[in-house]
Amino acid sequence: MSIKPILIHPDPRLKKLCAPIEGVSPEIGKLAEDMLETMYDAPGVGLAAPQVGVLKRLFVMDCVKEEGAEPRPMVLINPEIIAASEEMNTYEEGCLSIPEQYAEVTRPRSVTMRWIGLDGKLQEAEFDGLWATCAQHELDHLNGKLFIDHLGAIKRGMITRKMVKLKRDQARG
Ligand code: GNR
Ligand code: NI
Repeated sequence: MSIKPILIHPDPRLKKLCAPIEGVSPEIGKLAEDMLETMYDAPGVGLAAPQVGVLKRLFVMDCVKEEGAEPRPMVLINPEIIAASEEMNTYEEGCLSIPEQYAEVTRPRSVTMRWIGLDGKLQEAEFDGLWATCAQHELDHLNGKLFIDHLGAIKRGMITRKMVKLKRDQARG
């Protein structure tokens, strides 16, 4: 297992449409393990493959937040939304690729997703609450979309400029 560096916006790899995974190989299993370790270390509740520079349709999540509760690591390969509630929910979102920036995003309150598990089997589940927000945020990543793309141009521009400055300062050391 290893912790991978997380790409920071703006980065062209965070804007790409990711490719479907053709088969669940040991390499994909290793990638999923590394992504879970990287997510828990960050810490975050989700992590999509493009955030670690892999342009494939895979994300991990664990939205169990209570201290002492059993963790519930999930790996979703080639995920799709097959149903979404009409009812919407607004959540203050953040992103490990946009550190320390938060903004309200409105999305369907619950979604049903279908995906391939690490065992190669088709799976389906309905997500609510933070799980639904996170699953949609991660699926967006696989389509080259960030939560700031849901905001107006002015807010998005302000956040992007802060990230350009952060990356410049980090590069200088
Ligand atoms: O850790 C994360 N928290 C979060 C909070 C609200 C809405 C979405 C998220 S996902 C984020 C981790 C991340 O950037 N995943 O891509
Ligand atoms: Ni994110």
